Amino acid sequence: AAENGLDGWLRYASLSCTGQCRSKLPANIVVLNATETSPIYIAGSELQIGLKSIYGSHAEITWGKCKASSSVVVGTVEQYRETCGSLSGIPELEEDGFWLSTQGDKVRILGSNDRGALYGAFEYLSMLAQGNFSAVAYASNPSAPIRWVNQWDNMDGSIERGYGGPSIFFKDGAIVEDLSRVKQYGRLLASVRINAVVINNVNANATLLTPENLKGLGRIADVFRPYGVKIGISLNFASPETLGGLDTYDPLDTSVIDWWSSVTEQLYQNVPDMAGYLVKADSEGEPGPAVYNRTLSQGANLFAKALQPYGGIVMFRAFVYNQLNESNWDADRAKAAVDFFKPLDGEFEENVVVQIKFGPIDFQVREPTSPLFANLFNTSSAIELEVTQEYLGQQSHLVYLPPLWKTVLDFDLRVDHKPSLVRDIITGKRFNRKLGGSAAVVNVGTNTTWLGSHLSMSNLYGYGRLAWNAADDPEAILQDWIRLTFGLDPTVLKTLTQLSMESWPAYENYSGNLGIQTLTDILYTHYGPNPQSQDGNGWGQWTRADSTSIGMDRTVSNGTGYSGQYPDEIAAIYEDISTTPDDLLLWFHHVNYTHRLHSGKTIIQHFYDAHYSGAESAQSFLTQWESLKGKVDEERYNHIRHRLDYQTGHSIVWRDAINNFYHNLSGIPDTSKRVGHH
Ligand code: GCW
Repeated sequence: AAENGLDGWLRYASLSCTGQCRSKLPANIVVLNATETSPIYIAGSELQIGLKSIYGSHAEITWGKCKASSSVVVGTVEQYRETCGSLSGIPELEEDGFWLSTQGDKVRILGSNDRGALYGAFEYLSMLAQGNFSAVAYASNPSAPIRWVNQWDNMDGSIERGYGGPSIFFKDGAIVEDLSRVKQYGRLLASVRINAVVINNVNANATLLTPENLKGLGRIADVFRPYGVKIGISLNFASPETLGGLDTYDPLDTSVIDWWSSVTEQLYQNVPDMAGYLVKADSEGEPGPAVYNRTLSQGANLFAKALQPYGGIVMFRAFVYNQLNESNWDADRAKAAVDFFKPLDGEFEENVVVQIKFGPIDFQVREPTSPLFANLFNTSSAIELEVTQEYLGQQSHLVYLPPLWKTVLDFDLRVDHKPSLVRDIITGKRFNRKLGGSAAVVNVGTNTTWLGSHLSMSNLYGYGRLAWNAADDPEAILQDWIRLTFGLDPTVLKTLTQLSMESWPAYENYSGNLGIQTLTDILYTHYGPNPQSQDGNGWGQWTRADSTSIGMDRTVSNGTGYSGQYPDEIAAIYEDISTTPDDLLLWFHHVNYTHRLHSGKTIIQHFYDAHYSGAESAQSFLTQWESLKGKVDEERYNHIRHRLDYQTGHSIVWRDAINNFYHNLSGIPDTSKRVGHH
């Protein structure tokens, strides 16, 4: 088997199985749907490949006919009842859900639909690949219908914030001929129950909509379809003008409305099951409805109406903000999303979903939960995460992200003094919305590791698992991924668990603690330490650091008023410095470097200490990994070792750059006499 990474966590590495174990391996695979384009067909062949590859066991495939003994049956619940007879004890399944039973004389993998059946097959394969033969019978249902990924691929083949090579979809303005990588991506996505991919950058280029490219989109959709993965596309708001030759792109103009209807019709001719559109408008220089004094909802509804005849949805991004002037103490980019969207609540068509970044700024190492989740009651919403480690080491640092995401998914916003977990808001449960879910930016490229690093794949795997069930435990998810990716050796499991679980805290410690955000180069690269770049720009990711004090005052009483965007109970916690958690202190308050934290340490000493301890953990990653030599194949061992070696050095660069910067700025000595004593 190739060790280069294309199979990700679907390697089906060989395991031994003798005696009792062999009797539990099914000899037959019964596939209840024989249409080659059905996900159930794929389920059958995956099961065959998996059994062969993991246990060297050949299982015959029977199409469309039930067989009695020693078989694994895969299909929909309905097909099973038609073909194999009655069945009791299966609860009502949600769309895409499945029933898995390994009890009794056969293994039954039954989906509520074709896609669900494939998900169930991957679940069973995941058990087999982890040597798990326990007798189980349970239903698994998605917590939300929207489980998407967003690629930021450009038409020329480059990828915005992509760290795994050029696009697998585009090259030189067109869709690539060879879509074999697209197929492999579909397989990985299906195995973690992702049901749609938006394939082009939110900073979209209208040329995606030329007739030639529409055909290409059809080809991509055909490749993904057997995996139950739909495609969506990002739109450029100005397309009617730039591509259509109209003299306007006003969303209320009839010629514009007609133009979009006709484009949508042509799209559905090529991609009959297209998932929908993703739109970034009036943000970071992208065109939008504001150009014509129209509201964001008028902009979103333009597309929503065009999609309604086909059942598509519009993911409309809440990432809208303007450049700001730092000399104004009240200016605050964190307030923008609520300022723009709260007044529009209820004005969006039913098939619009507002896609909200997890925090109010931009994928920082720590942010409070976006208050917009607590301000939309009559509008569907989805959370936007970033598997791409844009501000978080760009795949050159190991940072296992699910623990960070959980700080937001599990956060209780206490709307109307009632439990209001973000994960229940985005699933639509809390405010009774039909649509909702999650999207993650995943910039896979042609690199054979997909993301540029083997270990970063735990984030893609973890994202899928949490999109299906946000209540899952990040460490348990991680351990499934480790066993599937690196095998069952307990030392490997223990070591990789430890290293991964320590990775986000370590990165936070050496890159930006206490809620000050990732102190990286804010202007261009978003990579490496550059605390001085944070202030004096229009981007609004400020620290307001001077020689005596640091932090953004976001209180209502004396600052930007951001804390007032939260429901009362939460606002009260953040408004008061004594109840604000230390890890968000500088997000909400502007204090002297000598201010004491709940821990008893001063801000500045905490900076010094945290940067040392973060870099120290990162250094231990390398030695921990080196202890696994011989337990992981050489190719991946070396690839990972090389990156951890780099992270070791770069964490020290981070530590010293940040510590020296604040030491020089404040003139306050490090009580442990490290900073400034080299
Ligand atoms: O985080 C910023 C990125 C941009 C990105 C933008 C967005 C696609 O630096 O590269 O543009 O967010 O999310 O729209």
